[in-house]
Amino acid sequence: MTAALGATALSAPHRLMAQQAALQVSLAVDPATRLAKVPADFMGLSYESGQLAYPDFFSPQNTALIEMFRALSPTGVLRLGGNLSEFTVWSETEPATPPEAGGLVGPDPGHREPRTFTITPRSIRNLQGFLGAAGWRCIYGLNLGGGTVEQALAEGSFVAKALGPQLICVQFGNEPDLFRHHDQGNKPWTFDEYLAKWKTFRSAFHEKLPEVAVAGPDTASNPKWVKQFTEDVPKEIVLVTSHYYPEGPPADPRMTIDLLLHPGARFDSSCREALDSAKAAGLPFRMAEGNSCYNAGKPGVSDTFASALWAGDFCLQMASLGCVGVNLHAGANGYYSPIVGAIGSGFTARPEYYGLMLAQQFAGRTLNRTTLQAQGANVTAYAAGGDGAKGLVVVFNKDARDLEVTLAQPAGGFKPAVVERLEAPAIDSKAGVTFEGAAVAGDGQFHPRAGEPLKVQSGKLSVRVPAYSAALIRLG
Ligand code: BDP
Repeated sequence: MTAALGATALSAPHRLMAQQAALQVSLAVDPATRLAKVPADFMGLSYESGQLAYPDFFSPQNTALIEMFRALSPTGVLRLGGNLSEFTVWSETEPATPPEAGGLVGPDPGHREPRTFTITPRSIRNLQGFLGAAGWRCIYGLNLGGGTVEQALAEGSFVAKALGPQLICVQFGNEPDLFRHHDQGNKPWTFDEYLAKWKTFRSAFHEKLPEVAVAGPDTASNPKWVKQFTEDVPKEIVLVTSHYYPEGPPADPRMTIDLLLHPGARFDSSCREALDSAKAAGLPFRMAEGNSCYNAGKPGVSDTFASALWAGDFCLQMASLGCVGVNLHAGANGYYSPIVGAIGSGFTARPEYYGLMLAQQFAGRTLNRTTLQAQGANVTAYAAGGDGAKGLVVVFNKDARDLEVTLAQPAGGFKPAVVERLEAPAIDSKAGVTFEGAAVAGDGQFHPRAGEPLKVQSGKLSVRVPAYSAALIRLG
């Protein structure tokens, strides 16, 4: 655990600190070392399946939300699942009284309150229209913990037919490593119990819906389950998934902004080990659900600008390690939700949304190795280039000090470069966040300003990156 940040460092607007001497940091990009390609559909969001019980939410009529998805990515991935997927039921019959239009569900704050969410053909047809309008595809979670093979087959078959190519794959169960036998004094499920039930679902799909691809195990945090699962059923899945919450529970006073800005042991166990298991099985890995702090987030951490720096940095760190995508958990008014609001009241982008926008700039690009001489500053950098497109470099300054970052001249010299910024009045700001000098409106409209031109001096390009901000450099 790192030392807590001083109160002044947290609240001082970095613009006021711009006069202080900046720490000199040098950055080198190695265009010859290609780490990984960021897939075009890397960016994603995750919602509780229970939200489908209110079919107006994911519907082609919810244009404001569609535009907010599109402003994030023109080709993203919506993952449906979460704790509440264990309380969903499929019904071919529409209810006599339609569910209220503004109905919101999730993110589940960990209560797993037993309540039924009925998903109907209307939910799925509307979902299809929503995805079509947004240009997104879907990973669809089916109820394994509380459901039956017959229900999953009926729902899966309707979903597969309605979504067609917009369905990437289905998953059976959410976070099985946290499943409990409610009829046996809350005894945890063993891995073998889970795998046995999972296999009955998998075989039924093989037989009745062979065209539907399957991902898993969608575990919460147990890397041993991911390893065992990928070793046991590598040929039964197309994608390995698990979740990641660096912080939680929110009531724990150790869950702070400072902790969020310093990735710790949970990253290694939840992300690195899961990625390694997927690689060993020769399968792609997607971080299918996660966010800053479990139990729907922590106010003052998850809803602040710190979450933007964390999310942008996290996505690119995962992409550099070969992860094919990230779905941050969202919905309703959760503290960590990148988009909050409802149909009647409208939608708003939270700070974290802007960090995702920044990471999205790298979609479709190949990441190169970067080396930082950081002098102990809490800073990270990612770069893409060498793939025929213009060079891109991003520096995340997660430190309380301003940085002067100098980029050594790459082969071929510098073409005209501009810098665009991800910034906010302070690291704990809940509003006033901008990316490329602009904010996203409630209807998804985003009008970025032109970047600031950068000068090359003595063959070096240098850029000031104020405390707690990120700088995106676009090389010509
Ligand atoms: C995950 C669950 C999700 C919750 C989230 C949380 O899958 O449904 O909303 O944690 O606790 O474990 O925030």
